[in-house]
Amino acid sequence: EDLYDFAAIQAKWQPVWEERKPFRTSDPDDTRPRKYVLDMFPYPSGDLHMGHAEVYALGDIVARYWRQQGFNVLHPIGWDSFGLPAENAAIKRGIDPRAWTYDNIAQQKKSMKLYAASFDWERELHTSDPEYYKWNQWLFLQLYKKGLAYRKDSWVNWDPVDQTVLANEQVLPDGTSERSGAVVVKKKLTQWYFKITDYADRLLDDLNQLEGSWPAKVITMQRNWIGRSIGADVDFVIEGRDTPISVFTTRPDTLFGATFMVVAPDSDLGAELAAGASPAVQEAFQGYLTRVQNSTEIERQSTDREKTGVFLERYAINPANGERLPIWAADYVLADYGHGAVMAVPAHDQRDLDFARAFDLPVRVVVDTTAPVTGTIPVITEAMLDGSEELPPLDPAATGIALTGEGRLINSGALNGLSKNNAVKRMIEQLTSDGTGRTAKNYRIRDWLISRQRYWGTPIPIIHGEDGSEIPVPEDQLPVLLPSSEGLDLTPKGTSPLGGATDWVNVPNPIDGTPARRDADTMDTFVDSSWYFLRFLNPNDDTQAFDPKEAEKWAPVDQYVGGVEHAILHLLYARFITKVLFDLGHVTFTEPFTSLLNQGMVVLDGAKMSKSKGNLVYFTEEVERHGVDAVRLTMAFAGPPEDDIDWADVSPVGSAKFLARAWRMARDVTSTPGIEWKTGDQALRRVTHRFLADAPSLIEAFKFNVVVARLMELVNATRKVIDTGAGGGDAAVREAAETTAMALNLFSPYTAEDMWERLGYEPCVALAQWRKADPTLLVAEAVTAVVQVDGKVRDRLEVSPKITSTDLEKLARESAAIIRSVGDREIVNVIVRAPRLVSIVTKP
Ligand code: ANZ
Repeated sequence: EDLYDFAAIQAKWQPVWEERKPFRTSDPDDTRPRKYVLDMFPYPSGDLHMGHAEVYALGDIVARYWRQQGFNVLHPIGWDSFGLPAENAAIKRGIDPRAWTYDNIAQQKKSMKLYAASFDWERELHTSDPEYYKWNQWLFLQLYKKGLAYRKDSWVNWDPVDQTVLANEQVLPDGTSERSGAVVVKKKLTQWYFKITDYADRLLDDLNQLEGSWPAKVITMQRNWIGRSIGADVDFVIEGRDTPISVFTTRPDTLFGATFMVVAPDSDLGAELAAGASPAVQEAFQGYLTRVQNSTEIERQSTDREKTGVFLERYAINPANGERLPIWAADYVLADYGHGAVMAVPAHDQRDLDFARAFDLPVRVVVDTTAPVTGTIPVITEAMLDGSEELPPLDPAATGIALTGEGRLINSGALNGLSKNNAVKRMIEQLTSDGTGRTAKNYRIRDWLISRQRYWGTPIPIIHGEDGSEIPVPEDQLPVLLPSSEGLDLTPKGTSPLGGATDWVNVPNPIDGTPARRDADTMDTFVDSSWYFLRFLNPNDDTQAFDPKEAEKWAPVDQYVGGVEHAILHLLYARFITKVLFDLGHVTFTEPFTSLLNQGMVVLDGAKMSKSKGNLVYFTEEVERHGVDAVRLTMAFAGPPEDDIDWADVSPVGSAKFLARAWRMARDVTSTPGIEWKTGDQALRRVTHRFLADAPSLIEAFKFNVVVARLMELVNATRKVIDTGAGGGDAAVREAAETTAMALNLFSPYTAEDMWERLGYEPCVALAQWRKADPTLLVAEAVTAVVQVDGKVRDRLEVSPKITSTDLEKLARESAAIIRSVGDREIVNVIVRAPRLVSIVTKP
């Protein structure tokens, strides 16, 4: 009875909450303001891990906080339950991916309930249920109708281990697969794409709206991913070719410095130009192409890579000066950026310079980077002349350093003397009027490749006619059910296992009844998570994906919480789909997540936890050892949420001790509810009310650790009054204990509920409203008054904020420091601004 026993407390309250459903959000007549707090839903691979323990602790603080602030809060949870790991595990163990997935969900759900995140479980959803993925298919059809879903042959990122296609976003910077770790190669396949590039500008521009409420890092990553560059397309006439070749350049000012042209070897253009060359060149080109296809995009773009290429024996004419430029094929030019061809300006572009030096091609400087751009500011400084600062490199061919800085144009006809920016403008004007160029924009972002040759995903709702036609499955025939995996060979081989489901794949053409085949690919699971936040609004509605009226009420999500590993892909896709739904008139907002909190990672001894490193800390073990509340409190107390938590540096034992201390404090309260607060210990009341006043803005700024620290102070102050002051019957002790229980609800709900009961209340403390601080108790007990003598600060006095001017002046004149400082000079004037300032003026 009198010992803090977390296991008993957990066992006592979990069934009570289960029965009372305090976190259900459904009353349609509720007139309170609303908040939608969403934690990224888990992928059910095995039981919960420490990363989950962190995100669901942090998200829950926010949800519980808004509830206590009088908001009607929606805080749902579900399972991102389609995907490759289920399929790989299933193959390894010879079991059905569905069985594996739903077993894991059962396990995670049990842990999640024990963990006591305040979810509305009645809205639970599984993306692998037909009731959910039916609407993925619906969404696909809406995009298809709009021309935003299309199929094309293209070079795709191929994971040779998982035998599947990867989105660009799934290829790590070192060129390996995010999933299997294998080196990703290129393969030509017919694939489904979503046309996210149509939305590139909006995805970029709307990031401005999120500034301040999304982490700056995430905004930057999204900007770079979309990667908009502004420049010009320039047309080069090609000898022996009817139509000119356009190149995209961000530096049209350097056109006079172009000394050769380079095309991507793996582009149609490369193949076509090579086909017109001599047999020897054709052969060299073929050999080169094969080599290129076995390297990654990352390798190709890396600047320190040895430059390779083949001269195609073809020539382009520079539209600015009529010069004949040799055309090369080289892999540093990418087939799918711009036009897959560049005008090479080796003097001013490092990659072009490296290439020119490797193949002994001419280098011509056209921007004098030593010439002042504005006014008469000398560019050669004295520091350069005395050797303490390096002279700017002048001859790129000799130094190997391209001149990329500002300067004035030279060797460029009518552009000579202009600054770089003016030359860009002038050149674009000239090209436009000649009809040989125009302003152009390019993006790094590519269309979203959504088809996967795997089993465990949403079937694509398209039927292919014998004549090659594509027939969308009529909406009233959705869902296209995923057939049972029984009898299917799931091992990856580059074609979808669904192709082997003969009865499923062969269907009559819905238009004319002729034999036809279902599309056998499944959708990238990022489609599932691109709109799930809307499905939570009415997860059981079988007539529509989501209810626009509910969306009007709840969406967009007010607070989204999850890992920074989703900074690009998931968030970008969800933003894109939201904009599409907006354009189709299904929602009235264009950004899905108003505010975003990215938590850091839970690491151990500075290293990421992983099975292979053998340094895993298990969720279940930690919870069993320290209790749910202590683990949750540790997550909140560890530091700013965006920082990593090193589990070796934090103390769940310390958290448990604090919780026991708080709990004993409630136990030691001997007064009854309703006691007159005013009669309580004033000093303790000040501590309580200061806490009540400060905690809300700290929570809203995600300074959870500071709130926990302040709560610890409050418990200490209360303990002192119980043990050595007015005792456990004092009203202020009760007030502090009730405040602690209400605040602990944010972090450690079991302990909080138990305290609440001991303090004489019915459950649930989670629904108790945050108390307003009494402003009269917030006035500081002392302020600092500054005393100046002849304008210099000579003393500081701690005084009551209510001190009168007379008293303050008296104190100042009596100060030993002031008496010493004035000495025997005569005081001619004293200005007093109580309670902050006394200014004494003397006559020497
Ligand atoms: C001539 C030039 C001169 C360039 C100069 C740069 C500096 P961002 O900013 O990334 O858009 N480029 C164009 N298409 C390319 C492709 N398919 N593969 C590789 N490189 C390509 O870069 C645009 C610049 O990258 C373009 O401007 C072009 O080189 C090159 F002093 O044109 B520039």
